[in-house]
Amino acid sequence: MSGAEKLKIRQQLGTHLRSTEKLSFMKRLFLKLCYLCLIFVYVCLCAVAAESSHESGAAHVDNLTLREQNFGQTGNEEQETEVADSSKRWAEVNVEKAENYLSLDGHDESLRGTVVERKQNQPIGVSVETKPKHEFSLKKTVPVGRIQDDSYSVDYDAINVGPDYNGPRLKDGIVSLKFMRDLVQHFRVKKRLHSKYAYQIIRKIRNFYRRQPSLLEIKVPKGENITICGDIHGQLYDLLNIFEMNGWPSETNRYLFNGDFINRGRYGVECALLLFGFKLLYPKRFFLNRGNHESKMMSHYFGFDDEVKFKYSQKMLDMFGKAFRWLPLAHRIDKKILVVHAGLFSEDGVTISDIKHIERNCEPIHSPLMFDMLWSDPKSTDGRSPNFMRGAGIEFGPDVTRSFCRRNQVEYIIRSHYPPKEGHRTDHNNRIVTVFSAPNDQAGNKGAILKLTAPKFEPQFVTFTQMPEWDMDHGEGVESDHPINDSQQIKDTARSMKGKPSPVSATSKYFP
Ligand SMILES: [Mn+2]
Repeated sequence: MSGAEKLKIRQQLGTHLRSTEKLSFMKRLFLKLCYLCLIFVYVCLCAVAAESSHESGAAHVDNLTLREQNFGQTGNEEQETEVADSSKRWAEVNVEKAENYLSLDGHDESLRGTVVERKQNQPIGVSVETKPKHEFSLKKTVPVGRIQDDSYSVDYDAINVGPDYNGPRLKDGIVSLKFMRDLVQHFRVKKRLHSKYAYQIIRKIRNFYRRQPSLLEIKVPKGENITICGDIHGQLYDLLNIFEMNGWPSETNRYLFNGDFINRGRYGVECALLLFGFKLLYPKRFFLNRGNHESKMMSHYFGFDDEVKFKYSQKMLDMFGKAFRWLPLAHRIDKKILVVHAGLFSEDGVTISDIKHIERNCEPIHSPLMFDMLWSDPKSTDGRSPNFMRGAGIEFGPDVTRSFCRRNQVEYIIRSHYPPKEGHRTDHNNRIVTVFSAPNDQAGNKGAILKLTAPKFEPQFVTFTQMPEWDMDHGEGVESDHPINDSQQIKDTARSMKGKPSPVSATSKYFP
């Protein structure tokens, strides 16, 4: 090859190399541009997402998202220690914030209240703004010292309760009328039940309910009655007031407590133990439904966890949680009245038999049907919509209620979950009856109970206002070492300590 030919080839090669270089330079430029565009789009999306989550709060945690995130699994014995991830907690907290505002009849605030700004570096779900509205002053609730039982290795049955404990004692783990009578007086003067007996009661309740279906039937003989009570929320003195007003539970005085026994109030432990105790004393006359507050997340954020750990221990809290998971979800009275904590379902066609067979022993969020029953609210227009007010469950219209009642031959549905001003209200052409039993001066709502007499079961309401607590600062003569052998005297003393006379004291039927 001549020198000229070689030169020519080199020149051609050079041109080719240069054009290749130019091409790859263009390619690189193009890729860089693409990359920049992607970054720009990403930044824009982030900004939009941040803005929309800031604005929509409750919408952010709509049912669908919750379901997709959470409904894949059903809890079981092994999963009992499972803790939901922080975004689920975040959702639950927003829900309850909305509910707090709702209880004040502040619908607008309820929506605004769900928008909670997260502080920088603050983990989701533990913002200071998400703390419960009601500050806990636990020291006021327990005058006696704690009984140490913090160890998981404690065998409660084997504890030998010392002579310094002067409260009620279970004999062979059996709840007797005398025990319940003493327990009421004991709790009234803010004393604690020994952890051995508290533990035994909770375990018995769990063992009792785990053999029962999720919907239980109640039969009321002609001429006899049953009283339905709504949310109690740890308001011990209002719970006692209900019994004084309406008679203590007995073989002829039936009660059904429709969930939300705990949280918010300071005496969730005492309320739950009293209700559990009466269930064990009158298993065929006294009934309990689960509410949305009888769950891990709600008790974590609305006071019960702190309360149980203060009064007892983490182990006791776990026992409560296990018992709550087995509480039934509904009762049917005389095959024609359905009693459920909150409301109806996201889907059509649910039958009584479906409810009976709902698998329990899990947190509500793990069971779609349970979740709806424990969270939903009625609305005035037909159809279903997301429950933005709570961020959980649905809102269901009169048509949903009508078709459920027709399909299942239910005359009407009794629910709680929402505090009407008068403590009760009816919706959906009287097919939905709401009863709420925690009167609250702050929210201004009255409490109500609902009395039904067989066989007509026409709703009769009794309303009441909040009772003052027994004031331990002025409890002279009712010190913690006071011998409880004259419960009447204790009760009278406790009453006189309340500052103002009880509206029912003159006519009240004392606990037999
Ligand atoms: Mn509720």
